Amino acid sequence: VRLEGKLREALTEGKGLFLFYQSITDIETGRITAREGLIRWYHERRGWISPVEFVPVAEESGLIDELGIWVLNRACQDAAGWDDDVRVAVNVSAKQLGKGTLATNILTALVRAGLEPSRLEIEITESALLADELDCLADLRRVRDLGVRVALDDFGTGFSSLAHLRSFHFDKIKIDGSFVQDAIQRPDCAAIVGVLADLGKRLGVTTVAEGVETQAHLDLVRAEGCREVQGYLLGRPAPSSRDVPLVAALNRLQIQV
Ligand code: G
Ligand code: G
Ligand code: MN
Ligand code: NA
Repeated sequence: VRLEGKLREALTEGKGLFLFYQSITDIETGRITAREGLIRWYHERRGWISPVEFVPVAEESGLIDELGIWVLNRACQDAAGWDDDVRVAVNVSAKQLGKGTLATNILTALVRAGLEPSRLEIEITESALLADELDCLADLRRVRDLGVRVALDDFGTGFSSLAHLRSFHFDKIKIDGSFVQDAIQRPDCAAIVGVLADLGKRLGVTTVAEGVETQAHLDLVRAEGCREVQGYLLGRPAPSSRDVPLVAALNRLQIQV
């Protein structure tokens, strides 16, 4: 409840929230194709709090729509200011789906920022998605009709991965980093990565290997046929240039909890 109150305050006053970005790279050309926005929160007493902790709080308290709108606006504004035409990817909680509001919220953010719909991509986490939720699918279809790309995040971690692909035409499949990391020791996991890359090719869907931390990971996912890569080897999540001085100052502070 206390965290919820502080989060509400952060959202209404627009303070303490940051959107970091991590690059997603074409494995053949080495070019950046997208930057994924990853939310960060600096709590005035507790310091940095992970989205793993506060996104569920937002989901359970009904703040997720407000948080989602903040992220969409920030991402579109930032992308409109970049000096390249790289896309921006935004994580959308499954809790933002099924209400009939997502496409409108996205369009509003695009218009405010003056950003083309083709520059925006949304990522839906597979483990939170139900393949037969008609209202959610309808929202995803409206988003795609705007010309915004839709990616299936953490692919392979849900209970019905293939059913998701049957229910909706995703533009991108993001292979969960755990498969990539296990593939080094385990040929069966390497085989799974390879089969998912093939699946993407046959469906005409871009596959991204997540969690690429080492050259060995990169060599492996290239050999298995993944189109794009994301992970610490290619670049860590980092604040946008506007936020760099403030984030550096916050990181120098000694936090008293
Ligand atoms: O950046 P990090 O690895 O700490 O993210 C942890 C989790 O939080 C991931 O599952 C990620 O998708 C999620 N997350 C990060 N930013 C956002 C966001 O802006 N919105 C939502 N809904 N989830 C996010
Ligand atoms: O659920 P989603 O895929 O959106 O979450 C991405 C999360 O993974 C972010 O919190 C990000 O900080 C984290 N991440 C990004 N690259 C790597 C990596 O190479 N290794 C690990 N372990 N985590 C990563
Ligand atoms: Mn993601
Ligand atoms: Na992911």
